[in-house]
Amino acid sequence: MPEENLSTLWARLIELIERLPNIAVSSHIHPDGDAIGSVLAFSRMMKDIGKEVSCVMAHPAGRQLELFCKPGEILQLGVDEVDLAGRNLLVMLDAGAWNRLGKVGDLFAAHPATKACIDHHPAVGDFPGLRIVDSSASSTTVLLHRFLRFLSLKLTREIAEALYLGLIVDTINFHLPNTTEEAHLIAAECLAAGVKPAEVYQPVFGTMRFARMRLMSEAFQNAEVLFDGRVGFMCTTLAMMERSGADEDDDDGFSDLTRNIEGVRVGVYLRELPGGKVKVSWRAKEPYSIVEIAQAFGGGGHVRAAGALIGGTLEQVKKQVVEKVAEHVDAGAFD
Ligand SMILES: [Mn+2]
Repeated sequence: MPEENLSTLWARLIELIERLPNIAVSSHIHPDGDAIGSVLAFSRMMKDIGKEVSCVMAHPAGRQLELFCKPGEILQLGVDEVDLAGRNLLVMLDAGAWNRLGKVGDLFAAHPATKACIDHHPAVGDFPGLRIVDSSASSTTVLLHRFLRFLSLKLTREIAEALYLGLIVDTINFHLPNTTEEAHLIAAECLAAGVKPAEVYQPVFGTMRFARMRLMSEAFQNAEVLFDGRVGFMCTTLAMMERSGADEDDDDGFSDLTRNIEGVRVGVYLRELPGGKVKVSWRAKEPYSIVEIAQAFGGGGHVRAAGALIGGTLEQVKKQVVEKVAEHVDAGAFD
């Protein structure tokens, strides 16, 4: 988005905030570090300029991210007492559509207040209010840093920590291709404001539930590479989940692990689900594409990260997936 265009939008947002200073803010369900960081940063900025603001989420921050929230700073709908009656400005962060907010989205959509949205995902559909989107930003907190500069607000340590949290989570500690020069410059400002990188990194990336480690160790035992080492496979079963005491989030990121094997071009991760279904995730290294394979099973996703939900036992589904991958290998897709 061109710079001058964005300035106009920030000016319109300030005008809204000045006119409608009773604000509620939310972000997407299953909140990640950018969702929580954005909500915290925005609300702390608003409090610093004397506005009334409450943060309302459909889901809690989760065990690692709640460390960044002060007690009562984020309310959970259905758990805490939430009253949006007097709010006149509703702000959606790091999400582009009401349904991304879960039950909070229903409340916001039906509310008569003015709406605003700040996001770095490509905009889809219409939004009934002021929409500020820049998909070139590493994280939504990058956009909030620009807003802070536009407001000439002081970057306090509390705001900096929230901005930095969003940055490291969405760039995975500054290594994804979305890591921009701006992201590093903001990080430097955050450090100057007092953020200690290890204190943010440790709970987010440096801590593992023991149940996850046990699940990982079982999954690693069945990891294999096929097709001359080009395709990696790994799976978890319901029995493994049960034995390790893992919950449904404990296999987060397993799909990336098979792709990371040296020489592997495509990683496949299969997770057995209750009810005779298997969730299959494909991951490809550049320049390979696997979305066509996921689509062949009724799934979808991106060029290098896709998934599908397939009916059958783990053995049946794995056989089908291996056969489909074999067709692509034979066609030279992963040479
Ligand atoms: Mn984000």
